Amino acid sequence: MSFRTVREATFDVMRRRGLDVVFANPGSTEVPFLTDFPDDLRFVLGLHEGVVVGLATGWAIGRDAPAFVLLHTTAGLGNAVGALATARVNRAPLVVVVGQQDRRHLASEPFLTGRLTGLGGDYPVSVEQPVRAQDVPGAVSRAAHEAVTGRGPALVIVPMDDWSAAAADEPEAAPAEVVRAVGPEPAAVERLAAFLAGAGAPAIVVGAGADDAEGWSALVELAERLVAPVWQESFGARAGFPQDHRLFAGHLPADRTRLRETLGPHDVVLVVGAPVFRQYPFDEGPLVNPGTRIAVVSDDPAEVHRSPAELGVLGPVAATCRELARLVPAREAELPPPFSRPAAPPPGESLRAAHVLAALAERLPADAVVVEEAPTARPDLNAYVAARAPLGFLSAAMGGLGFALPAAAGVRMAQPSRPVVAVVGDGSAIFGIQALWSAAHYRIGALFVVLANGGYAVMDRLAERHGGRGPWPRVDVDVAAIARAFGCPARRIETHDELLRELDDVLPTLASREEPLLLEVAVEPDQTFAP
Ligand SMILES: Cc1ncc(C[n+]2csc(CCOP(=O)(O)OP(=O)(O)O)c2C)c(N)n1
Ligand SMILES: [Mg+2]
Repeated sequence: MSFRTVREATFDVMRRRGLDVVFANPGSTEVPFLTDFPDDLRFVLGLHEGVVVGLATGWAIGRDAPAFVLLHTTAGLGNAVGALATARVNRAPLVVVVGQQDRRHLASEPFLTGRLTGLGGDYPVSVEQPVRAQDVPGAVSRAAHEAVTGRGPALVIVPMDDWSAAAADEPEAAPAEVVRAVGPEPAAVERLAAFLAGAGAPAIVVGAGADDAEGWSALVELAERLVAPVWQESFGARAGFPQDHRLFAGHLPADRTRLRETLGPHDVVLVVGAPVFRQYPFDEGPLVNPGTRIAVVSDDPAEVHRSPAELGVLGPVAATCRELARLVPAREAELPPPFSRPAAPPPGESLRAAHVLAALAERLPADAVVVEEAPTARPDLNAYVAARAPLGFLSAAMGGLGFALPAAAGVRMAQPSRPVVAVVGDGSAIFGIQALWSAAHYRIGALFVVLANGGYAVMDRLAERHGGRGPWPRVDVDVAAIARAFGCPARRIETHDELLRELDDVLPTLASREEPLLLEVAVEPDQTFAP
């Protein structure tokens, strides 16, 4: 007798919810799900689960829609936890199905039994272990809703025998569609307008939560109306404002002393799509000088709740700012001094990250996506390279390495005609290096620029600040050779002339590339690090 299986019912859920690409590294517990996989769904293999989740995260961010991930019991989920945490903090929706041993003998802990529910810790937005096989399709539907609403990974644990069970002929316990009501709240906009009224010298701080076309244009309108300088939050994962706009003021420093100095001239600071204020090294004293008043607007409850501000508005960022721009009176004021970017360092000296970033900045198309994971070079990247389009800048929100290579590939898969460049330290590259195999195999035309300074320069600088030296050795890895071993074309660059020649050659092809390329640039380690 033939009947409809849980597996077939789940495929239908995936089709209906746009979960038509499966990012995976499978094992025996996933074989019943994957064998004779339907042609209309796509399977993408990653060679390590950190990379699987990184690819899916880039894909989800690039499409602004949930991505489907399939992981193999404890070993797979365990390997993926760091990347799932990054997805959560980067607010990327993921539906993560984790395979489990067969229900019929789970009680006796057969080989590969996973203790899975707690393994992702606090990072998943939901974890479901369906009570019956028949509950699996509904759980996958709910996970899609949870992932979008909670903006992070939603896990469903599925024992391997569930897939061949007969599906129930009953409606799923999930709505066919969720419409999230996200209009601006007039009372909230009025409170913000009152807060801004009478500001002598307002400033705006933007962050990752403002990064979309609507957010950028609403903030441009608001900043122009207030004639207010706009800073980008420090260590933000995404850019919240066009960084070539006349009112862009640069990136905030990540310690309290310099933060107080930077915001000192302002009596009122409006923070949008960012926390008040992301810091990196601990520093004594208040975040701002006494007398500086702060309001924060964000759609992330946790971000609002932990912000020391006079007023927190939890709501849609773009729509709230758009209405606010209409309500606040236009301010008569002189433009603040323009933000100036440094000149390119001169040729003739040993190559440094600054040479690479200045040369890239001169050549990058305005719609490029730059994915950053280059610890000591990040300040130079911020100084030289302006995000000029939404999603122009992307990095791991929490600092966990191994994100940039797979995420760049995932974004490029999602937006195949947009130029994508990952700028990655040599140490960082190794954490996500298997992504190069997926990029090569699936012909993903991203450019990976590796800043090869022979080690963990940031760790050396931090140890010096701590008054000594660390026990870690240099990490001199031939990244270009590894790339080639994974099937990814790669070249090593040692001189300024070679650098300019390669970039002149490659940058014009970025939008139409059909294979990845890795350029490993030998650079001197940066001797200072003051983000
Ligand atoms: C998964 C993970 N492990 C370890 C670290 C700690 N860590 C931060 S930066 C860094 C070294 C980065 O080296 P590289 O990418 O070469 O950049 P550089 O410091 O040379 O600029 C390490 C190990 C981390 N952030 N994430
Ligand atoms: Mg390095």
